[in-house]
Amino acid sequence: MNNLKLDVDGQIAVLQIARPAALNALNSETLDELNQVLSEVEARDDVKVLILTGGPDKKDNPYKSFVAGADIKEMVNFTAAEARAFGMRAAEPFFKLMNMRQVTIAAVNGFALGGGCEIAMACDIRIASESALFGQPEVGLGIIPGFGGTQRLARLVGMGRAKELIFTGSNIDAQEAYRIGLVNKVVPNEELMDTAKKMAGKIASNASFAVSIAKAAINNGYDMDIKNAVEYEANLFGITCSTHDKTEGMTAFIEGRKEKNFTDF
Ligand code: DAK
Repeated sequence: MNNLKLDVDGQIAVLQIARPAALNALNSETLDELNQVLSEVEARDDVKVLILTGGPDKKDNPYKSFVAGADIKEMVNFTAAEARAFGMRAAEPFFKLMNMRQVTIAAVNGFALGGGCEIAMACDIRIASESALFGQPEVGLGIIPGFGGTQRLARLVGMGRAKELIFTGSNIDAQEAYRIGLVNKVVPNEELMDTAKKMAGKIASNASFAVSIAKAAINNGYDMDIKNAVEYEANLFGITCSTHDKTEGMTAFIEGRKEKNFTDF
């Protein structure tokens, strides 16, 4: 891979988008690599949580940029057909982040602009370093957010705030992103990766199959009417009741045992 670095430690994978010359902007090659690596990670039973972050910039500053958007230098001469193909290239890895059985955490370590904010929003959870900056500046470039930003931002922060951010193209800092619900947590820069790994470890210590079923219940139920969504939840609940992990988790509770041997995934 030319633009990504994958590092697996135990049950946690850290995937770095590493294009230091372009502040980790997403070009076609990076999107293709991302698609490939996410398929590989999803197939691994040993990996329970994926942390997505940005690599350091040219001066080796790890807190400069998460992802500074889609690659403007690649997009500038796009025809309509090429733009469509670029969008389709991104759709697959973005949906993988959203729907893969592992939990995905974006550790946002700097600029999260345009496609950078959008890829963070495709993850399940966002943790920001205190110097992170978020925004959807597309209308200033004559385009609109096209990696799901008009849809995911409104779902996360509500229509009014999404419209303000997208129509003004203004950036917001990490505290403001936290205040409006765009990120789950803000931490000092140097605590970012430890915080993300600690949360990932806590998630991985639970029954991973149950966590992945809960993820599917939340994602798929969100767009259903409440009656069908609750029925869907009941069906998924039934599935978790047929697992070894359910017997193990409940038996451990009854026996007063802290250690649990979860094996399903
Ligand atoms: N694309 C390409 N190169 C970028 C880049 C980007 N998005 N952002 C930064 N770079 C490059 C700069 O050109 C510069 O390259 P050199 O000049 O050194 O060769 C290098 O990274 C360092 O950047 P700066 O020198 O500008 O660094 P500063 O600290 O001064 O400024 C900045 C950092 C992040 C404020 C600034 O670089 C900036 O404003 N960057 C652009 C941010 C932006 O507008 N992002 C949104 C892009 S639009 C689509 C779906 C989605 C999209 C597109 C299509 N379809 C469905 C087809 C998404 C669109 C977007 O994301």
